[in-house]
Amino acid sequence: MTQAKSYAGLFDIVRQFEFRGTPESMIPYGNGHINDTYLLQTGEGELAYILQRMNPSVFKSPRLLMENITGITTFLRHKIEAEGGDPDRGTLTFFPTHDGRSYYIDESGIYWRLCYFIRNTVSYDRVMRPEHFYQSARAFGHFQKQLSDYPAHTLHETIPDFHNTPARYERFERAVSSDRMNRAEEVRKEIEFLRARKEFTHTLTDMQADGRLPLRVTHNDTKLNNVLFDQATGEAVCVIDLDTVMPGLSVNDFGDSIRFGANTGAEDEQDLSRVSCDTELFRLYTKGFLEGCDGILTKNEIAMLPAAAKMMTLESGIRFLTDYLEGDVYFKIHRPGHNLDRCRAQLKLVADMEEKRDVLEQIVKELS
Ligand code: ADP
Ligand code: GN1
Ligand code: MG
Repeated sequence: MTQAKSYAGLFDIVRQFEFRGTPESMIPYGNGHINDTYLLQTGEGELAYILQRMNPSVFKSPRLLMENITGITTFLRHKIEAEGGDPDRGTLTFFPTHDGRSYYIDESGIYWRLCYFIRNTVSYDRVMRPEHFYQSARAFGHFQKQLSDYPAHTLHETIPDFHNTPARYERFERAVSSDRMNRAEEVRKEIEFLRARKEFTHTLTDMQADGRLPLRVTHNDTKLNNVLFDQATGEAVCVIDLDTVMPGLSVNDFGDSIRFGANTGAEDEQDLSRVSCDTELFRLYTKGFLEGCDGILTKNEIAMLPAAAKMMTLESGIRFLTDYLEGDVYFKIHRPGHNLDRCRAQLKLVADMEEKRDVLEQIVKELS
């Protein structure tokens, strides 16, 4: 978490924003790998906020990123109102600073933002009940449907090539070549595994390039813990973590959810015998996602869902291994070798998806 700020410092930051209530307590919150997130409770009880320090090494253009988020959340508010929903719960509500900006820049140049804490909700780091996974699928599918008429050209590509798997692969090869931390020898097996799948990394980007897959407004980080569920009803309430909403491929949103949620083990599982692709969870997610998308997906998109699940898992394996080789500079780690554990779990999952390819393709056929 933030070393440079004391809690008193955090309260000073909060006071830069226009919001209701008297700040009372602040605690670190959630399990994201990127930002530093705090829950701010107020003396008014029912009012609470999320204060976030945006990760400066990940987000190089935080101003443009907040412009994207403001555009998207304003657009979603209208959609949610039209659907008869509550926009304060159905999407994130950010508060401006006293000078009318959607972020505050502290004295060291770090960007901060403040939004409503959506009360009586919970996020899950694992699928606790299959129903939650199904609900998250409907929510991510619906998110895509809601944004299907968003003016995509107004969005900034704040992390270029975010899901460009071949570009991720090239960066991985550069990390192997420079081997800054002297770690390449130890991960020979993983390097060979990835090299054997280099050609595959082009599958979806080639289809996008020649128009077989359409570019859409996508979330790009569809982990289960980026959805909030209502504590009472278990329904998905809100898609959060909008930092990576950019033009992208719908199938990657599907694939990243499968990678995280249909894994019978944890993302950073050390006991690889626990890692596999649960085909029933895959079926459930596919059903929910297709329902949420409500007819917007093309035939090609539907056909590529299983390949995208493998692609996002492979890409994450590439990214975790690259970060391990580069010295753990991107993802937060909580133990030595954490990124390597994450990588190994992804590669085991890729191998399992390859074995189950026919089953996964059959499931998609049955449901479409
Ligand atoms: P990161 O990019 O680091 O993953 P997130 O924006 O996903 O950051 O926030 C981290 C966690 O904080 C989420 O997984 C969720 O549990 C919690 N969280 C974030 N925003 C809210 C919110 N507005 N209301 C309730 N919980 C939230
Ligand atoms: C990061 O921010 P968070 O924890 O939801 C990462 C994703 C990875 C994920 C792996 C901006 O997601 O791309 O898939 O970790 N977000 C960014 O767990 O790089
Ligand atoms: Mg997150």
